[in-house]
Amino acid sequence: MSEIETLEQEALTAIDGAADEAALEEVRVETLGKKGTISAQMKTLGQMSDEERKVAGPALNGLKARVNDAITARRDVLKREALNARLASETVDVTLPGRADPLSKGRIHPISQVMDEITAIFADMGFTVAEGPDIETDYYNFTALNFPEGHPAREMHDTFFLQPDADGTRKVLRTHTSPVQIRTMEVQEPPIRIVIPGKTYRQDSDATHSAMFHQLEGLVIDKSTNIANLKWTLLEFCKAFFEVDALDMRFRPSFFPFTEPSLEVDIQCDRSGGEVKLGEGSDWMEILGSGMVHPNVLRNCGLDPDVYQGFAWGIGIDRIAMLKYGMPDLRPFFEADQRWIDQYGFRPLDMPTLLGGLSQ
Ligand code: 2NL
Repeated sequence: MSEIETLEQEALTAIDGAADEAALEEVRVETLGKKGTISAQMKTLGQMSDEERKVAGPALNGLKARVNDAITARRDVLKREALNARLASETVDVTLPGRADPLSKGRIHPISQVMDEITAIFADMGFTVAEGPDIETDYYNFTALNFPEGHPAREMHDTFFLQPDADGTRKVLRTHTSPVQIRTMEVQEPPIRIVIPGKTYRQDSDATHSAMFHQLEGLVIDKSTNIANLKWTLLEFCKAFFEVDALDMRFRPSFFPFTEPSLEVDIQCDRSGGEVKLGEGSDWMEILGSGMVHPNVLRNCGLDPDVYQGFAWGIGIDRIAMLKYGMPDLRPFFEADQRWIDQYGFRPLDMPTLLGGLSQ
């Protein structure tokens, strides 16, 4: 084999064996570079006779051109292989869930969710939302609601009293949201259809009671409002809230100073399995208190009981939220534990609507 053929064989073998572009570049420097093997051969042309050069010149130029072509071809192959490897290793799986941004990490507290759900149900029936202060006078929290002065029912509420004002009277943290109904009846001509979601306070906290809790009360006042309206309204509410088509309800006589008659409402449930199933079985679960507004309460608000009558009810939100979303313990509601809110919280844009299904 001639020297040129040997050089060519060695160069082509090295080019074929170059695993990447860097290795190929090394081969190029070793062969065609200034101090490369082929360049060294080119330099020998100067010392050759004309005869020798006529043969060796074209032969070396041919070698140079073929090695150059081989390097270019190999570089194209390596480039394509490198690109394919990158494409394979850097594929984007478009089916992966999007990365959570800080905004989408926020969660709605179950109590807010349940308040929004209940409000959505009553808004759909034509109710509006009313609100009022958490700090109330004794008059709005008790007297206007037909709690007689010194009546034991006032103590039953385990009221939080504030320090006395200059005139010696003590404001209270409202023990129920009823003061808002009083304030509404004072200023609004019936018909009245309102719901009042809000915080309420009583001094009896234990494993199942928090000193601050949540209520949603409702009030309807008109000229012909009656117990049948009360029953229908509360039945429709329970079916919508617990997302069942049919539900047995039981109304038990009860006592509240501000309603006459007063009715405690139970709904049908089944406790035979481990969990409570609503709308099935032959057991009962107490769900809310209600009644026809006491004539004294109407009078206290400047409404004539011979013209107007109405019904009202109150629901404890915290217990009903535990019931609907299967939470075993009330205390974590107010502990602000990130793990708990991640587990039980609701996504901000999943607003409860009757159309969308309340809780999805
Ligand atoms: C319960 C019972 C109830 C009311 C609240 C009310 C308000 C006015 C007049 C008459 Cl201004 N009634 N509210 C009526 C019946 C029951 O709540 O057990 N809540 C958790």
